[in-house]
Amino acid sequence: MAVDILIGLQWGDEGKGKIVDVLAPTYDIVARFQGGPNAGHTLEFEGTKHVLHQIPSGIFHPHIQNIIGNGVVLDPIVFRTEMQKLQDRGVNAAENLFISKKASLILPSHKVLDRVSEEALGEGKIGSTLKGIGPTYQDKIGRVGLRVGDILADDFQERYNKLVDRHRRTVEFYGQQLDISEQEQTFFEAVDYLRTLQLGDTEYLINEAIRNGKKVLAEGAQGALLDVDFGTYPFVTSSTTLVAGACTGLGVAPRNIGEVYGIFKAYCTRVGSGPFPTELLDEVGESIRQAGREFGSTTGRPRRCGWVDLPTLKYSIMLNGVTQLNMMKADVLTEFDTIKVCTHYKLPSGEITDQVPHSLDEQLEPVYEELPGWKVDLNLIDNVEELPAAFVNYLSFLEEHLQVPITIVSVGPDRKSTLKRE
Ligand code: 2SA
Ligand code: MG
Repeated sequence: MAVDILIGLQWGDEGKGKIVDVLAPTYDIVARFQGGPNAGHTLEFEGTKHVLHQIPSGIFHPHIQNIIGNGVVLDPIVFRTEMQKLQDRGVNAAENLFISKKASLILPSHKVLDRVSEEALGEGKIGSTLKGIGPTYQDKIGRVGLRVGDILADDFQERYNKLVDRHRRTVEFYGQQLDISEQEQTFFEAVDYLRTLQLGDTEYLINEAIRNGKKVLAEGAQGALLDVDFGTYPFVTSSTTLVAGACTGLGVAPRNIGEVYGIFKAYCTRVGSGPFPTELLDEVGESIRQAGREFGSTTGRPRRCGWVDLPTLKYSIMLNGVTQLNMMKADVLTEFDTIKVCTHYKLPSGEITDQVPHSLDEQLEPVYEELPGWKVDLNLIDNVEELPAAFVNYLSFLEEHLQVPITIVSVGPDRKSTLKRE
């Protein structure tokens, strides 16, 4: 099969960027299919850290074609800055990048709408990244949005004005004024830049590649638990973060899907609001945050931390048809004498279940099993044979519950700290 997909199984920040970077050399195409500048994929190699927001993580490999698919919401301003940063580092991204004309455009006014809408929600706010994601997808589904291809039309400015007028009225409805005069100039400059790039109907590019036996890797953003249908609604993002989203977000038929890599952390984190059954509000959570440098790569917000949660992981595996698991950041748990794993939930009725209830908000009590910690700095290990027994035991325990093999274990941020288990 031609299209493999990489998906975050938790609430994002699982370390997808690092795994794409490791897997990329064997692929011909790397494609993003949903989300936009709310994503932050961190790659570290040769002593430098790179954060990508909208550009696919295959961009550092000159032989790879990178596609920003139709399912993506693209902010031209953020995009231009990203391209500039790559250029400063000697990466000529323009040559290997193809952008779908059907991708949606994030306008400066979408970002204002995002903020105004969050302010109106008050205590109940989503905790959005304020990058304009929700309002842009709303316009797409509402059939009034602008797409990348529209920037080539003669009447682009007119259509832009019409949409911004709509946004102005919405902002006024919230009792505020829309003032984007400063951002507008930057936006139009960025749009001019975008026009110089390779824009097209990328569904043809990708399907031709499939026909020719090329290998495609679809790079998911955020995580399964932030999916607009199956995530912890309404505290979710506005796109389909599941494997199904790769089909609609790239124009790939389901029969062409091959391996599904499910990425998860040895523990669990979340940014923004919403339920998180295994969250640790104590010093244990704090030490995970410090050891794991758990601060958002897009917004810098401290991430909420907790133990790994098997009911939600099983759910994500089921929804995505995961064929291989990749466990990230195991090195972060080195200091703990014992590691907890949530295997079930106890519902208010007293029932014990390993399924995700309709609302995770209910007064759920996580049921834990405790496993011995490994207390060995995994970062120094470069061979699976040298992994400590307690750690191998942790992996086996998870595999037994999840019924999917853990084929990659990451024990440090660098490309090199990636162990393959076959
Ligand atoms: P939005 O901005 O409308 O998508 O926010 C809605 C909710 O989704 C959460 N959200 C995220 N949570 C974790 N990681 C995200 N993206 C980056 C990543 C994270 C980063 O993919 O690695 O760089 O920090 C992400 N994007 C959105 C958000 O917190 C809201 O709860
Ligand atoms: Mg991230």
